[in-house]
Amino acid sequence: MRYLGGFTLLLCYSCPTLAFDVLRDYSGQNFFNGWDFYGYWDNLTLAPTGDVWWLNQSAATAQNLAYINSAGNAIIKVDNTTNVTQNDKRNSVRITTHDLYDYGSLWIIDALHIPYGCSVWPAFWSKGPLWPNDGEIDIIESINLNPNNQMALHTTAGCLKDGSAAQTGRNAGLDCGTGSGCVVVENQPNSYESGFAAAGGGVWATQFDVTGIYIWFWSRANIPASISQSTSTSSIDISDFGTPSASYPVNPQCNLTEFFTSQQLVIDITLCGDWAGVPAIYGPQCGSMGPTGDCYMDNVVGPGSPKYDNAYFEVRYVRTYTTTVAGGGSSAQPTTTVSGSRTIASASTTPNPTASSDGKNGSTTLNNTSAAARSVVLYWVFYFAMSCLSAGLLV
Ligand SMILES: *[C@@H]1O[C@H](CO)[C@@H](O)[C@H](O)[C@H]1NC(C)=O
Ligand SMILES: *[C@@H]1O[C@H](CO)[C@@H](O)[C@H](O)[C@H]1NC(C)=O
Ligand SMILES: *[C@@H]1O[C@H](CO)[C@@H](O)[C@H](O)[C@H]1NC(C)=O
Ligand SMILES: *[C@@H]1O[C@H](CO)[C@@H](O)[C@H](O)[C@H]1NC(C)=O
Ligand SMILES: *[C@@H]1O[C@H](CO)[C@@H](O)[C@H](O)[C@H]1NC(C)=O
Ligand SMILES: *[C@@H]1O[C@H](CO)[C@@H](O)[C@H](O)[C@H]1NC(C)=O
Ligand SMILES: *[C@@H]1O[C@H](CO)[C@@H](O)[C@H](O)[C@H]1NC(C)=O
Ligand SMILES: CC(=O)N[C@H]1CO[C@H](CO)[C@@H](O)[C@@H]1O
Repeated sequence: MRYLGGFTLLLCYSCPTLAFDVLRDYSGQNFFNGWDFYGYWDNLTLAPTGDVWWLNQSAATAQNLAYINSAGNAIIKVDNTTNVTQNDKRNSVRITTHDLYDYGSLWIIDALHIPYGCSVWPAFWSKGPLWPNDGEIDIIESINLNPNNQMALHTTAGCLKDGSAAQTGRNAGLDCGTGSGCVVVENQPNSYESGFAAAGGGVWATQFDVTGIYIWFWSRANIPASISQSTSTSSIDISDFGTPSASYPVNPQCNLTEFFTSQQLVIDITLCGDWAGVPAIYGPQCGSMGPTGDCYMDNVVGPGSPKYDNAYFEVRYVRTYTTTVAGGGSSAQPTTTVSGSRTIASASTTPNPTASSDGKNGSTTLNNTSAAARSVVLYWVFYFAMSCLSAGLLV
């Protein structure tokens, strides 16, 4: 056993690491470069639709609903300065990355504040060009005064989540093709609402891979060194990420590539609508139904402050990565680096026909290593992880 332990330990020294190279860094004064603003009222939230007008870039900038604050962080918020009259909507923001990210990518968001408050419904998520055919991944999504974040996949019919996949979150629905999708409720504290901000915010990482989709959340104090020590240009080795909050491995009941194509990232805030505004949900979460019992009348209409003072994202960065194959120990240089190629997608995959206030044309698909290379990488990662494990156990 000792010998075997020594042997596997030796193997472990040459463990390849699952490393990712930066594709895009959305941060600082350049944060909003590369996102399209929606520029129309919320006609996307299923009925009852959200009670917001998602401004175009010039209006959102002029009204201070999308800007970089003095700390260099991106603010994306709901209007809290206007007295909205009945039958009008409140101004807000919805932005979508111009680029599409292919299988093999990793997306990291570092935020200090996530919008909350009665009627508030923020999300950081991804979608394919056609919804729901090309899939949806909800990374940050919660409502009202709910204390926890919820993650979910949304697909066309026929994709079931593996209910026994290793994750720290709690399954709350395994059918990704039904209304609320295959939801995983975050179990860790301070994933939403005032608790999230009070803890200094946190980080979410999402791995979009042919082997599955995985979402991690860390409150500020628990962010792994690979992320806290990373810069806007350094690669990231995800081997210290630990167990994901939500795991959606490929399984016989969900052939992932049938349901998901390349994804665009979206940040938006809507109000009320078919989740935050549903009386049976809104009432208990906000402590009462309000004077009229109607989410729109009791919140959206009238003065914006103090009701919407917390309805803002403060984001340090969003970074996107693609897989590389690293050789040697964790300090070694990658032996093979396959960076994402950039291709102009065909007209049929133009993501957001209503947007484009930034004047850019066709969208860009950022690809990763080939499926075959990824399978090989994953095989070796698994193999060496097992070696490391047995070395740890046996030596
Ligand atoms: C939403 O509005 C935009 C802009 O008018 C339109 O192009 C799009 O088709 C609408 N979407 C839905 C789902 O109604
Ligand atoms: C942006 O929206 C405002 C109204 O909210 C409109 O007046 C303006 O023409 C729009 N700008 C562009 C470039 O579409
Ligand atoms: C907001 O507008 C309503 C009528 O549209 C008015 O009754 C109310 O006093 C206004 N509130 C403020 C703070 O201006
Ligand atoms: C999974 O879906 C892909 C893309 O639709 C398809 O090419 C492949 O044959 C499917 N695999 C299985 C095992 O059904
Ligand atoms: C709107 O909310 C911000 C905090 O998000 C706050 O600083 C500001 O004072 C509020 N605006 C008004 C008009 O109260
Ligand atoms: C973008 O499209 C416009 C017209 O739709 C065209 O005039 C312009 O040259 C295009 N820009 C690029 C970079 O392709
Ligand atoms: C990149 O991916 C897109 C969509 O998955 C595909 O259409 C395109 O052909 C790919 N480009 C390359 C160079 O592999
Ligand atoms: C640049 C690159 O490696 N592109 C690959 C991305 O993945 C697809 C399959 O999902 C391959 O066909 C591409 O060659």
